[in-house]
Amino acid sequence: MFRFICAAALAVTLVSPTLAADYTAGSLKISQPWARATPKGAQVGGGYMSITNTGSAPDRLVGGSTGISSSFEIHEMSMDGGVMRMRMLKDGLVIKPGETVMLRPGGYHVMFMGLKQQLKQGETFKSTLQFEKAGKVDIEYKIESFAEVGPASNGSSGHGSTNMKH
Ligand SMILES: [Cu+2]
Repeated sequence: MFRFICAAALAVTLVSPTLAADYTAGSLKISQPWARATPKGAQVGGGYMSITNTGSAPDRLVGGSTGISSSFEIHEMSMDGGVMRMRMLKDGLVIKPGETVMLRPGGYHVMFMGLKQQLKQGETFKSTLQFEKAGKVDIEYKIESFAEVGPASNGSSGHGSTNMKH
């Protein structure tokens, strides 16, 4: 439980952790993609960013891929009666015109399922995002310290990856 509180608090401090790249695709702007470092042997990792829609029509993040995982999912984490749950957004994530959607710990995120390698702090990896209208966008995630979650995280993914109900 404690580590999820940490994750929520972290979301506030991580709005602009370091200078990472911004990407533009059509009327979408994708800012500062980052992923959390994973402990050795972890099967999944989480990716975060903010997506702004500067256009006049909604768009939708529908999927993506990376070279470091066998699959890629779009998830939402939320509190449900005091229990933190994570669910896959089957219809993707809508970005309404004029809105910025934050993907961050404790909320929306992209999830790298079936990691082929450990995500190490300071490294980067490439990924593709797939939007309904803006199409494919190539981005690069910067891997940030897992330790930023706090000492209570004791080596499991900040997501509670292995015991979290999907
Ligand atoms: Cu997830």
